[in-house]
Amino acid sequence: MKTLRLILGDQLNYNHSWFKQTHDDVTYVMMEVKTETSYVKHHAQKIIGIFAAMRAFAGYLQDNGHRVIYFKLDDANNRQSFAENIKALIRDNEFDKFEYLLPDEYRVDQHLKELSEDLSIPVHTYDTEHFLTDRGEVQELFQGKKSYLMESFYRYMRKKHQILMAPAGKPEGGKWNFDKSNRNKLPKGHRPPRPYQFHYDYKEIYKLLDECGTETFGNPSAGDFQWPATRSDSLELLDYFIKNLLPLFGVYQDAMDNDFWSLYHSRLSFSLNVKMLHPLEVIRKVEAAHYQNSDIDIAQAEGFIRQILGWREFMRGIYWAHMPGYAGQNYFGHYRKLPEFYWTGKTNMNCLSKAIGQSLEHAYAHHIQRLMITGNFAVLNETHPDEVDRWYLGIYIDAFEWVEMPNTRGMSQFADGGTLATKPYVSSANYINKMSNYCKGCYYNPKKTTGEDACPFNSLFWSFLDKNRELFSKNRRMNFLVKNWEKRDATDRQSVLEQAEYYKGNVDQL
Ligand code: FAD
Ligand code: DLZ
Ligand code: SF4
Repeated sequence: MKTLRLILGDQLNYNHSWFKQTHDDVTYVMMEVKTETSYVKHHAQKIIGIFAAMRAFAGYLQDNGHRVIYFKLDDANNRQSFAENIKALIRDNEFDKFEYLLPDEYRVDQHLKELSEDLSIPVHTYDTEHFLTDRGEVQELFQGKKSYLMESFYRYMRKKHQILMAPAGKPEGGKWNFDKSNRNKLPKGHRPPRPYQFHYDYKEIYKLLDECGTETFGNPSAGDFQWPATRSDSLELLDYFIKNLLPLFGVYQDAMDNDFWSLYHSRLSFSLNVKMLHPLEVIRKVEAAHYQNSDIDIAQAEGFIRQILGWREFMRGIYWAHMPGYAGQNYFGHYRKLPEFYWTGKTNMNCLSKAIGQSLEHAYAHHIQRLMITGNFAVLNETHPDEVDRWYLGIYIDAFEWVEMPNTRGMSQFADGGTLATKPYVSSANYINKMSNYCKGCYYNPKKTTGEDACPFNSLFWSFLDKNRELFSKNRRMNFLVKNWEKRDATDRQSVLEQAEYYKGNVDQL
């Protein structure tokens, strides 16, 4: 049987069982297509990174004796959609079987299901052999529950995969979670190791995007292209992380800094999400490094492993448990546009200017910047979750909907009303000032709530809390804030609310 097998741009699993043997009657197809480059406006580095990794992967398969058809974006016969290209290939080459790896995104899953129904040849689907849970596993675990608790899922995963486990089913180090040790600001004068760079020149792909009229934004490449394109690049990045960054990963995990854009973070999300690295190989290497190296204490290893074994798998489970409805959730009924400065970084609010500026420069911000700076401001400014989702999906090198949406719409915007987070992640300037040096040198004063140079996060925070008093007073981690707010005298509260209204009305001038 002549078989055609599709590999999507985020399915670059070098160790997949498909590739263990070569078959004369199997042809793989990979394609750069406009439907994928344009479903949101993308950061140039995201498309360049994906195309570079796809091209390298196709080359690897060919070098290993596999037959590969690769459509470049400007190929004359490229019909610019997965379905149209596949139909034409089947027709012109008389394939009599079509196979594909299950996509991680609902939209593409639907597209390929519809295509399969249209085809008159047999269709088979395969697992990507990447994730540690099945699509429906999280949903099954939380059957009948209104909210999903990551911590219970994480403990289940630690036991299931026997990771960082001591004898008798106890967690290594006596605790499941060392999060409390992970909350330090970067000390003054402390310089983290430099971010690991790769030395590629991708002007050719950028030129191609330009010639094909693909709309992009952001810096196409900050100097040398800085993201891994192959599995061996990804393994280099992993080794660099373990040796140089893991020893202080947890300590400074939540820190933010004016001068350092990736601090002690691994920057492995792109390699993981396009499947050049397997989550379990990353986890096992980190676990082994902890047992072999006294520099890497349990708080660092556990803190890192929790992100991949816990949060990453959990987010995927939430996505599949709640799609397609999740994409329409808007718990607060927020309706405002994303401020213009999200696309330029041009604002006097230093924290936003830095977090957005580095995102435009590197297609990267770490978790706390995404959650407590850009995400925080977007909720406080009552932004429509669709606008917020689109921005996050476009700007980050690692953004794929299955992981972007639960993080953005769920965790950051609380648009799911608490399916995955116990409270909205909002704060005043206090938290930002505690965890960063952004407020020093900012035009705004983090200690002021009203007045000309008052930090916008302050009045917006209280105004948000005032509007959602009922929700917050039911939350045991937030009800003390409502009580504090209600204790303030009425004129004081009124001037805070007026300040917030003024800022919302003039957000593009902030
Ligand atoms: P590290 O800090 O080194 O963490 C190691 C790994 O843990 C990451 O590579 C990632 O695979 C995993 N991880 C950590 N936190 C999470 C999380 N909350 N959810 C899932 N995996 C996690 N992550 C994405 O991969 N794609 C996204 O599109 C994405 N969008 C986000 C949007 C918002 C609003 C927020 C708050 C977070 C988002 N995250 C997303 C999660 C997290 O910010 C990134 O995984 C992380 O910043 C990637 O950088 P890193 O590889 O240096 O991570
Ligand atoms: C994100 C992306 C982009 C920008 N371009 C392509 C592409 O041209 N071809 C492709 O196969 N995949 C691309 N991707 C990744 C897909 O959108 C990804 O396969 C889906 O998000 C499914 O998870
Ligand atoms: Fe951000 Fe306010 Fe601090 Fe300025 S003062 S950096 S706007 S939190």
